[in-house]
Amino acid sequence: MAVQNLQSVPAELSPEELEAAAQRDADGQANFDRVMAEDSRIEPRDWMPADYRKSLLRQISQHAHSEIIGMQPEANWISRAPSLKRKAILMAKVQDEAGHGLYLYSAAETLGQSRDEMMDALIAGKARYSSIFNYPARTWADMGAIGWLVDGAAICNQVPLCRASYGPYGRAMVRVCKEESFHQRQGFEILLELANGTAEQKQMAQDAVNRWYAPALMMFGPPDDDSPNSRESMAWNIKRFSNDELRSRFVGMMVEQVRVLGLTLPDSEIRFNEDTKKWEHGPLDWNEFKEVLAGRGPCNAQRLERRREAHDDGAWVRESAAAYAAKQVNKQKEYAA
Ligand code: FAQ
Repeated sequence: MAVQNLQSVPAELSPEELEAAAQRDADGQANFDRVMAEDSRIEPRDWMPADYRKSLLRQISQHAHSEIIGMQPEANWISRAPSLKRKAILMAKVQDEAGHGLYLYSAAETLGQSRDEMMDALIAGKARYSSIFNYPARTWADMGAIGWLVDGAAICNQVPLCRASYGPYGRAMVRVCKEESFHQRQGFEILLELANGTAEQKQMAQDAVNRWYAPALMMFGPPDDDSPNSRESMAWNIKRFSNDELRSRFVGMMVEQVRVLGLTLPDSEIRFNEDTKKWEHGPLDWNEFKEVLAGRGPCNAQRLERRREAHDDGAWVRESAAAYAAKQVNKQKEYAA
């Protein structure tokens, strides 16, 4: 019997051990196939194909990094929020994003990579995070546009991920989505207040929507025919809908909500296609998307630099926590002896 993906095979094995390992892989694959067919869940200790593990680790770690880097554009406005109440709300929102990063790093760790390794990859500039966070937040209205459009796109993408086949990821998404709903509403409310303010405030809101609209649409990833991971990811019940499908749904949601705001979306080609029953939008600049992914977006360098500084500034906290944990272990050993 052939060993399928060497997952359970140590370096040197006797023929009997090799046979047993191959049997474990065959049984594991059969269980995995059953779980996929039943649309049930894989848990950390279950056997899983090496490529499934790799792809999950890729997506979840990128997602975690996005939450952490995503704190920066808004944290930048905490000290400049127009009132104490706005400051408190924004601070709570930014803290929530840190929490999302932590749930996601924890979920990713169950797949066998340590948080330190993931963080090292991020600060070395080797890991991806969402393109959207490489754009600048220029005015207070951008806090509204980020909440409404960016968190709105995040919810649209993440609600289906609550049903992801990997248990720790799906469960983390449930809580994340609840918090993202609050974030989206606070963004909508900021824009609503500005849109109903002076002509200058309304213009500021419109300008922010104009700048964040296209980058928010690109958050859903490249068009389906240029999305190398989608096919497997959907076959494995990680992604439930394609990038274009979710982008189209999002446009439909925004079209309704922008009317309530009394603003417009900067896209004259939005229309509902009666034949396909899908929302369509105007062309997006995919070259810009590729540039941002290649590290050449407006704020890529700044975001990474800030993350490195924060990591260095936090070294004493990590060292203190490690020293305290070591002390506790020693105490327990002494107590046991
Ligand atoms: N940015 O084959 P696909 C948030 C990469 S959280 C950067 O289509 P896939 C909350 C992709 O990784 C926002 N890279 O990939 C918040 C792949 O590269 P790889 C983050 C992107 O995985 C709000 C390559 O392009 N959300 O906003 C992007 O099937 C406010 C080919 O793409 C998530 O991460 C992009 N936009 O689909 C926080 C959700 N799009 O890995 C603070 C979970 C694609 O092969 C403030 N992730 N790429 O080297 C997903 O749902 C999926 O991973 C997609 C991409 C849909 C992002």
